Amino acid sequence: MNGTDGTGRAPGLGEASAPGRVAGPDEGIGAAELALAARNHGLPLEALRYDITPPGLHYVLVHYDIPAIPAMPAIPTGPDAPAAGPDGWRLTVDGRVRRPLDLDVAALRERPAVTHRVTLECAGNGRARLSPRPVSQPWIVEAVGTADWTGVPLAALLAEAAPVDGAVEAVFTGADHGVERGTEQDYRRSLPLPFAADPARGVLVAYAMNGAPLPPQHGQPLRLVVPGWYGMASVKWLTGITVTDTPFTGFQQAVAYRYRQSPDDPGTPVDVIAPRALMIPPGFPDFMSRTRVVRPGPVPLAGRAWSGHGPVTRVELSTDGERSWTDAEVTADPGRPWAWAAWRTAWTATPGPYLLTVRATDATGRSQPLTAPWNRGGFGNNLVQRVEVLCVT
Ligand SMILES: Nc1nc2c(c(=O)[nH]1)N[C@H]1C(S)=C(S)[C@@H](COP(=O)(O)O)O[C@H]1N2
Ligand SMILES: [Mo]
Repeated sequence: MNGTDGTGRAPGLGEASAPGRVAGPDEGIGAAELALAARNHGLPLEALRYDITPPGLHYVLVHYDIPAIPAMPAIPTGPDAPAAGPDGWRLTVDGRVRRPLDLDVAALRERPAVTHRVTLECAGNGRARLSPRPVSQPWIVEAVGTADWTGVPLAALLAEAAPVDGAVEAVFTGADHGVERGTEQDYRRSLPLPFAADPARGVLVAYAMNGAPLPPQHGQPLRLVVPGWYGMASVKWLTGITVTDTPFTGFQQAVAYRYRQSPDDPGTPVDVIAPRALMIPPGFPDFMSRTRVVRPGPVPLAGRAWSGHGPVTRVELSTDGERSWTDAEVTADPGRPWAWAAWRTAWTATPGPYLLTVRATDATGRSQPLTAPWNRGGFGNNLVQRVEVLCVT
């Protein structure tokens, strides 16, 4: 097939690897971006109140189509559940390994399972706030969710397959297929082998989300979950893991998902999640503007904060347009290093308009900027969240 390695040119599909487009100065969000936004929904911000995001409220990002899964039976959960998977689904582990594996979902479910609570965030979160706006999925701030993912540690599967000396990466292939900027491809991404094979990194081949089989949009029946990395690394509808002795140069690795200032800038890879705090919107919303309305008096403020670089150590709130900041109380679970932390504080509102700003800092000292960090793909924009609030009597 043409260009399925993500590097080839698919004739008639446009110029291969043409750069993404940047919107003109006054260009609003167009029909193509609206179509993407309607398919790929965010977390409704009030759902930040749940430790684990309920099914259907977790954000979704699918580059192409949710692939058809052969004869997917309902997989009951619980002690008597048969270790069944969809007929015909295979996961292969091959390439530069001594013992290639060819497994069905039942074979994975028979292996020792682990569950990790992981906050996933799309690398494009915040893109629609950039100016000029990179034309793509127009996330504002809501491309995030936290789930309990259950599966087999990737490190265990790689140990079983035994990579040969000199192997450098593991390449993950999804069952979905499409064309992107002229390049026809299966969705594929790689991880450095030392990272992928390190049990402490917690990378999973997951078959369950919040105790139930993966829903179609989240990778049914198998997906990779890469804690601490932006979502693009967590390949859904996983069919293959190929160990290689050269770095992967497919589209999603070498063309997309790089921090670039211009089309000819080689850029740097997008990988670890930058810190971000989000607030559960206080009070109640105005339907169209989403401005929050609160009554005078104490207003409890709470939310979540996360970073892939290390635990969030500080969340600050400003209620006066970023002239002064106060510390919120941050509660992290040290046993769940890849899940968001909770934060809370109180604010006493008096009548008038306000701009509430929230900012997270992690253990490495990384924090959120007050002006958006621009790059051509619109990745990693962890600009502080600003919430307009009107206090009325
Ligand atoms: N096979 C495949 N895996 C994929 C994608 C995809 O389009 N195809 N999208 C990636 C991106 S960009 C993100 S942000 C996450 C989203 O995961 P979620 O939809 O489960 O939240 O999946 C990643 N894995
Ligand atoms: Mo993403």
